[in-house]
Amino acid sequence: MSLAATPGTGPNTSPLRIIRTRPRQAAWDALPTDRTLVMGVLNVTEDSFSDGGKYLSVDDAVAHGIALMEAGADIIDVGGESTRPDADFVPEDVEAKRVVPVVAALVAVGAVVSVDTTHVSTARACLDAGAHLINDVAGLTHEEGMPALIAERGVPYVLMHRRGDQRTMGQLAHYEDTVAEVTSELLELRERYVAAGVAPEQIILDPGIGFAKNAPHNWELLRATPRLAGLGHKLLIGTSRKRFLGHLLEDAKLPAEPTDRDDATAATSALAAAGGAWCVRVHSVPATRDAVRVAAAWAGSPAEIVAAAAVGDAVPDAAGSGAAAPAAAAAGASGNAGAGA
Ligand code: PMM
Repeated sequence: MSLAATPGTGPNTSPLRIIRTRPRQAAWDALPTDRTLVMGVLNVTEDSFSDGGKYLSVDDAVAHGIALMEAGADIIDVGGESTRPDADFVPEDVEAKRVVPVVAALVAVGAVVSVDTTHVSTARACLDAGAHLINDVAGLTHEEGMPALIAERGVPYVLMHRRGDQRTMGQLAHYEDTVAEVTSELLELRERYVAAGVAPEQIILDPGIGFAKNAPHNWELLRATPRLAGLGHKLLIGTSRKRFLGHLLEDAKLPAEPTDRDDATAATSALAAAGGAWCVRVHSVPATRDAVRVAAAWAGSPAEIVAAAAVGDAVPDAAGSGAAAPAAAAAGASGNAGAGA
């Protein structure tokens, strides 16, 4: 789709400083492939747990999106409905009104834009406005029409694990084997999307840290990052400022308010990157921007990663931990090929 096709988003109509303008697919294709990507969170909501109410006007939201890009975010994730436990549901028309103009303005200045929505109508309107990918946290309760929309548009799609919705997920955090159950539920969901015509390479998996999970569940899933990254899809990990990091800091008698959790978030981002995550989603970009570069340097060049994976493949993994997966996943996950927008 040409930018000029969206009223008010052409390079000559935007009131914003032009960082760079390029067609949607080109922006997606230009994403780095030699390290884990950083997704910056832009919540256009009243009540998100760490930044609710800060960016409710279009101008404030767009300015913050540009600040995230300038700080080093590769992708801006725009959301209009809080997904924190017990958050109010937002009518779809209100959600779309919040996010569509922000998406259009950010696309016009060259951002790669993701839309954090569980609603088909919002996703469709944002894709019409130039969004590159849909980030759907609905998990097992996804809207019926979502697979068909994603198949029809051919865009990348984050398929996140969640049981229930923001009101009910807390009571559903019961697992005998967290990693096995989350993996099998994710793969079952994946099959629904593939059956609807979504190409497997469009699908980005996310274990849904904090969604129908308590702190031990989150740590188990994070520990399994290499296994999750080895499932044959790009992997997204979102730990930013989440409650389990607050508990960790509180236990150590350290400042633990949501904005005190950014250093801990950078640490989880570095470890997720080292484990083969394709992308990490964060509220504050600078420390994580650096952390993913450290992880890439630590892992070595892509050629070395591929070689290490080849060696690792030959080594039996007695613990069944998928220990050979991180390098392979890092090499495979870093490629953006096939995720046509
Ligand atoms: N976490 C939140 C919102 N959206 N999307 C994905 N894919 N993964 C996540 O872990 C995730 C998400 C909660 O954080 P926020 O309410 O501050 O945005």
